[in-house]
Amino acid sequence: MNVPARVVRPQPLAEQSQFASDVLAGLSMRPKRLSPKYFYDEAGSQLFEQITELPEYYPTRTELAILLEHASDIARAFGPSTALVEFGSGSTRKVRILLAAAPSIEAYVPVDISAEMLSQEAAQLQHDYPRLRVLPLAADFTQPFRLPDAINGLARAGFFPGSTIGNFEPHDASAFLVHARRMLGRKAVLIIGVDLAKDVNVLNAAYDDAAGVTAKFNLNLLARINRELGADFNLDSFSHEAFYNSERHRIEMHLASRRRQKVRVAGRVIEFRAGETIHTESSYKYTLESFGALARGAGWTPLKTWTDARGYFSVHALTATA
Ligand code: SAH
Ligand code: AVI
Repeated sequence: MNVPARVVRPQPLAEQSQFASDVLAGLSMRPKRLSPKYFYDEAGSQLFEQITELPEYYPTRTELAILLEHASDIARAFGPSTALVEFGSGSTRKVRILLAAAPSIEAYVPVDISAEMLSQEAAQLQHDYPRLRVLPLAADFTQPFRLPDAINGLARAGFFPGSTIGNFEPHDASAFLVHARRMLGRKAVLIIGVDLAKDVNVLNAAYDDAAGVTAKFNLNLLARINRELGADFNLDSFSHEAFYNSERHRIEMHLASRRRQKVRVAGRVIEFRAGETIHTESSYKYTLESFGALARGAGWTPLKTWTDARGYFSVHALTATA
């Protein structure tokens, strides 16, 4: 049996000052913006898990159904003795489907910025799969990071479910795919989940649910800035906005200031006009063709694609183009 997973974690202090400088830089921009990677502190990760259970939020249950239905077909993409690297692993619910179907996966490297959730999920997974080498890595996958030496000698495959790729701007999505290909190496396979463009009412409801959980998830970003950077955002004076921008093929989430106000953040004063918004997230929606073109442009060759009957969501197996 392997020893319980230990999270490898870079210096928290450096992370904290990076958070402060990113927040101040984003709030000084016109329009104001914040990176969605900062949603995921412990509270944010829990709220995201609640989102995945909402009746309106179709992506998680649709992707789970695709993975379950095609698990053995997907597993054929993996060679023998493989290390699977998952980007933005969150609850690890989806990888369990692949692990059950692909015994050739000998090591699993969940990479996530949300260190607390990562550590809990990795420990539970190690307990459930005692023979699997679970090697969690608390890292920001938008920055360069090193894979653990413990996987040297194994074939490498990537897993990037949830359509988290959609939270990148298209040029950043391309840069990420190039970076992932270089890190995983020649002959690597990447299994990636991609949400598809669809009826605008379905999209709008998925990001503005009746129970207000997505609003809480969005507002938690301000609560986190208050907690970690000593800011004084009044959460009642900001409202959640989410809508599909059909020209740019993306859901946009914003936090709108309900009135003219000043907020103190990390020793600076940030002014808001009434109605002014902070753009907190984009969630791009692709077509099978537009995602195929993105992948090819980043040096990946599409091997196979799976979708659900309604064509809501897609899972792609890509191989690194030689
Ligand atoms: N893969 C899961 C979770 C998706 S939510 C699923 O499909 O349901 C997005 C996940 O990516 C969260 O766990 C979040 O903490 C992580 N994440 C977001 N931005 C990240 C970044 N820049 N680096 C590493 N992890 C990130
Ligand atoms: C993680 N990511 C793919 C989610 C999405 O659908 O863009 C994050 C999310 N934002 C609001 N609801 C869910």
